[in-house]
Amino acid sequence: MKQKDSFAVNKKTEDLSINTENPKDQLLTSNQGVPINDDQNSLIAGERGATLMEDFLFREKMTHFDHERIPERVVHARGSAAHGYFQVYESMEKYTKAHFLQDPSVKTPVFVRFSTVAGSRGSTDLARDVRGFATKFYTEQGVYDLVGNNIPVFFIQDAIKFPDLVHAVKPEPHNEIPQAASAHDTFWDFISLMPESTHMIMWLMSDRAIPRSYRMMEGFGVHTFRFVNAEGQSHFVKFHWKPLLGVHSVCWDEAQKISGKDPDFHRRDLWEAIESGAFPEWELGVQIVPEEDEFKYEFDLLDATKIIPEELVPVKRIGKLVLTHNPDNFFAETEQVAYHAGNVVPGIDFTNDPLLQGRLFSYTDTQLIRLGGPNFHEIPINRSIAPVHNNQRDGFMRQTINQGRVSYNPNSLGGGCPFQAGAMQGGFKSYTERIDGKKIRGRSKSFFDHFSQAKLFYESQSEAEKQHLTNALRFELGKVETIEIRQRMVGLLSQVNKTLAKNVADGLGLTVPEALEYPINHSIPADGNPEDYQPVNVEPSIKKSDALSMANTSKNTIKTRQIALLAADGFEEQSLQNFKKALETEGAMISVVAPKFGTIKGAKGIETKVDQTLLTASSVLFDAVFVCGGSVGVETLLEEPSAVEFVDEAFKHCKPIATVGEGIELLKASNQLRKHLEKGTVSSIGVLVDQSPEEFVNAIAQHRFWEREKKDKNLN
Ligand code: HDE
Repeated sequence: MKQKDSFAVNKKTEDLSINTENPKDQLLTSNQGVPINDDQNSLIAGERGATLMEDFLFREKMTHFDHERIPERVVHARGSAAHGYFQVYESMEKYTKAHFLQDPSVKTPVFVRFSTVAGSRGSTDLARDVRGFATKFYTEQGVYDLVGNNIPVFFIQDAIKFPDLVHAVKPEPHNEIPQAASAHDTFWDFISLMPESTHMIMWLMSDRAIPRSYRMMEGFGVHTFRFVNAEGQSHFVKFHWKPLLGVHSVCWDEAQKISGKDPDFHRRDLWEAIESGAFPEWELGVQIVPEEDEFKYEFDLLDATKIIPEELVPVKRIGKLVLTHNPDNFFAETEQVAYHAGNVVPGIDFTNDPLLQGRLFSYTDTQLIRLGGPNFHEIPINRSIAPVHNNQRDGFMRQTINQGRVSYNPNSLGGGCPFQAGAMQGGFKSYTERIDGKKIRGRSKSFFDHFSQAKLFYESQSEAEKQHLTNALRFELGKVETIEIRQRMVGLLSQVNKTLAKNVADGLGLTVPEALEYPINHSIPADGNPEDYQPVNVEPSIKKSDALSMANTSKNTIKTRQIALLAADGFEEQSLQNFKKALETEGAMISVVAPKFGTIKGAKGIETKVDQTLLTASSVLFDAVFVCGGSVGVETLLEEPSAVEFVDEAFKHCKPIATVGEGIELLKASNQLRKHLEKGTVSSIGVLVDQSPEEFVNAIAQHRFWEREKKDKNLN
C-alpha cells in the first residue's frame, strides 16, 4: 500500500516507454505481460530453502540477462552516434539523380556513428587509430550509407588483405596485448612488408589519429565512387566531410593521459555538445572527375591508397550535415546500427576499386552473425523510411507479418505484385560500365607507386606536425621488440624522406641504409617474380598541398571549447566575471575549478559555484585555462600541487593560458612557464598576462601554440 502511494505521487518517469497516464501501464510485468507481484525475491522452498525451478519469473529475467550481449564489431567496435539531418545547398542533378541531393528544402534524416577501429567496445577513445565516420541517410529512395573514415586513404589496395591487416593490428593472439594500440610487433611486421601502406602510415602517425573531438575531424569516403545522372552519364566522385569547427587534434602525451582521466572523452564530448544545443556540423564536399579524365592523373582513381589532391580537383561543398539529438538507447541504436558500403540509392554507384569491391561482400556477412540473422534491416535504427516490399521471407527474428500466399515473382495470384520499378519509378540500374578483360588474380601496374603521395603528405606538414609524426614513429617502433622490423621500417621511411628516416632511426639507435634500395614487397603470389612487384617511382604533379596540414584549418571560433577557470576562496571577482562572460558569449563551456566542491567566496564576498575540483578535473580535459587573480586565492592555489601541475601541463600541451593580477604567481610556480615569463616573450606563444578577455578568445581560437615546442624540444 505504502509503495503504491509513493508511486502515485512520483508520476514523473524518465522511461518514455511507460505511459504515466494509464495506471495499468505503470505495472511491472513479465515479457508475456503477466503482472509481477515480487521482483525482489526468488521463489524458494521454505525460508532458507533452494530456489525452485518453477520460478518462471526468475528464469525469464535471468535468461534475458544472460543473452544481453551480442558480439562486438570485428573492427570499429567502440563507437558513439547521433541523429541529425542532411540538407543539400543546391540541386546536384547535373551529376546525380539521387533524390536527397536535389531539393535544398528537403532535410534527410541521418544517423552518424563515429568509432575507433582496433580497440574493443570498452577501450579508450584516445587511442592512436583511424576513426570511422559512418553516415546512414534515410532517404525517400531507401537507405544510403556513406561508410567513411577520418583519413582519406587506406592501408591496403585489395580487400583480400583486410583480414591480415586486422589480425596484425589487433591485440596479439597469444596474450591479447596490447589493447587498442598499433604499437606492437605484429602490426609493424605486417606494415614493414607492405610498402603500399606507407601513405596511410603517414596519416596514422600524424596528429589526425588523435582528434580533439569527433566534431573536429574530417571524414572521407576514401574510394572513388560514381555519380550517375538521369541521362545515365557517370562522373567519378570522392566524398569529404568538412567540420565547421575546423580540424583539430590533441598531442600524444595528452592523449595518453586523457585515456586514464576520461576514456569516454570523445563520447562525452559529442553527447554533451548535442545536449547543450551546440549541434555539430559538417559540410559535404565532393571532388568530381569527368569520366573522360579517368587516366589523366599520375595515380589510379581506383587505388584507395591515393588521394586526389585538392589542388588538382577542388572540393565543392554541396550540403550540410547537422547532428541534433542523441540516441535514446545506446544498444538499440548505436550498437545495433548496421552500415554497409554497398547500401546505395539510384544516382550513386560503385567503381572497380578492389578494396571497395571486397567491402561490398563483407558488411552484410559480418552483420549476419553480429545481429543474429538476415532480418536486421527490420531493427528500428536500420529501417528504411521508404516502404519495403519484396519476396524475402522468414528467418531468425522476422518482425514483418507478411500476408497472403504469394512470395515469388513472377506471379499471377498476387496480381504480379510487387512490381519491378522502371526508370519512371526510380528503379536502381547499375551504371553500364564497359568491361573488357581476362579473369586474373592480380593488380594493375598503375597501383605500384607507393611513396609519392606519402612524400606529398609529409612535405605538406608544418614543422610541428613533422615533429609529432617523427615522435609518433619513434614511440610506436620503440614499442616493437624485433629489431629487424624496426630496421625494415626505417628502410621504408627512407623512401619517403631522408630526414624523417634519420630522425626516427636516431631515436631507435639505428642508422638509415646508405643505398636507397627498394624494400622487398612480400605481397606477391607464390610464383611471382619479386622484380615485377617493386614499387615504381612516380613524380607527383603536386609537391605540397595546404589542405593536408591541420595548421591551415579554420581558426575562427571557440564554440564548445572547454575552459577551466582556476580559483579559490579570496579570488578577484571582477576579472573572473569579465572573462567568464566574454568566453560564454563566444560559445565556450566554462568550468570553475577549485580545491573543493560547493562555492568559493571572492575577495569582496561574492560567491561562485564550483563545477570541478582539482581532484576531479585535469588540465588534459580542457582547451585552455584562466587563473584568477586575488592574493588570498592565489596563495591557496600555490599550496595545491595539482593547481601548479594544471598550469604546467597546460603549458606543456601548448594550450592558451591567461591570468590577471596575482595569478601570475601560480604560473611562475611552473618551472618551464617561469623561464618563458622571465624572457618576457610569452604572449606570442599564447600565455596572456593581464590582457583582455578578447585576446584570450583569439588565442583559444588558435587551438594550440605549437611554437612552444621549438623552445622546449622534449615536450610532445
Ligand atoms: Fe570497414 N568494416 N572494411 N572500412 N568499416 C566494418 O562492418 C571492411 C574500410 C568502416 O560504425 C565491418 O558492421 C573490409 C574502409 C567503418 O558500424 C566489416 C574492408 C573504410 C565501419 C568491415 C574495410 C571502412 C566499418 C565491421 C577492406 C573507410 C564501422 C563491423 C576491404 C572508407 C561502421 C561491420 C559502424 C566496419 C569490413 C575497409 C569504414 C568487417 C573487408 C576503406 C566506418 O564488415
